[in-house]
Amino acid sequence: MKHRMLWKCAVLAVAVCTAGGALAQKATFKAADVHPNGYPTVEAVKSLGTKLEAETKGRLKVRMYAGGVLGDEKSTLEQTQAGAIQFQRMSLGALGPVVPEVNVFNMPFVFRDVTHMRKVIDGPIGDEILKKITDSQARLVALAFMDSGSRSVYSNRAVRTPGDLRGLKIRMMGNPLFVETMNAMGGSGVSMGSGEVYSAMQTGLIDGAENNEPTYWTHNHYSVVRVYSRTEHLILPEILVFSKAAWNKLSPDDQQRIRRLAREAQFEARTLWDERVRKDTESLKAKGISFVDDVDKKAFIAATEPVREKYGRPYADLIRRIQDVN
Ligand code: BDP
Repeated sequence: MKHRMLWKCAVLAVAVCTAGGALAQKATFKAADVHPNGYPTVEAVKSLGTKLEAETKGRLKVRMYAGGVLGDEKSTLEQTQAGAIQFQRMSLGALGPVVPEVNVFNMPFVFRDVTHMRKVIDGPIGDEILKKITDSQARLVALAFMDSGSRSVYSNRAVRTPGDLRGLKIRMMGNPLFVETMNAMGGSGVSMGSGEVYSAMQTGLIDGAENNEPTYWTHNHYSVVRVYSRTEHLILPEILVFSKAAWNKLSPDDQQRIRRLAREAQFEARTLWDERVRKDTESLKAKGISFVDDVDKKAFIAATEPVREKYGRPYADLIRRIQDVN
């Protein structure tokens, strides 16, 4: 019922005007992101909007709802599926429960490093994954990937080996794969939405979380837990999706235009990302955060083997192809 109403609203928001017999849509698309203005993904989607508006002489616009004002990723994903939100930038991690194939990208240590991940998402495997999402039952059109660096554990304890995580409750994104990953790493994974992490750490409900440097900084998590241990266990791309309900109403020209601008946004976000990681790491150091670099990565890779074994089994071929990307 709720979904039907949301969908109706979205349809009403798109005015269809006839220009010389041809259907040309006039629309202001809603875009959702949990990160605030200034964050690379937000700025890249805003820039996509500026270009779209210029190219269509104001016929198509994007209005960014940053900072999670429309809800956390699980909730905005539902709104996007229903057609009430059109653009959604989210972590691929949060899409795993909806499109299980993407969990290949969500497995711990599946990429050797960020460079490897970039080569994979920029190439044919990346295109395949986008297509898989679009062809799935998820009611989404996957447009582009974005960068999200690598995720490391932060708490008030230095974490170098799986033993160091013993007894620590670490927040993970809402995907069973991640909770199992943290459990395998030696800690205790607790799944919750990103908006709750700060207060959960403050009240001691959890001992820490794991994320990239810009999120640790932007969401003020550093002010509660002060040790960032470079476990780099997850290298999760971000994904930009469009509501299929709204997509199907666009002309092929507009679809193609949006696809092209989304691809540009993928690379624009990357430039912003690299600069942001550098800047935020400096800011964190200036605030006295300790970075633990001598993490025993091999031990974490070995400890998480059962997770890759379990989630990767149906996709052995794809995993081999990912590993072959140099
Ligand atoms: C950030 C992602 C964001 C996720 C968040 C999380 O950019 O999409 O919501 O992590 O941990 O890195 O929930």
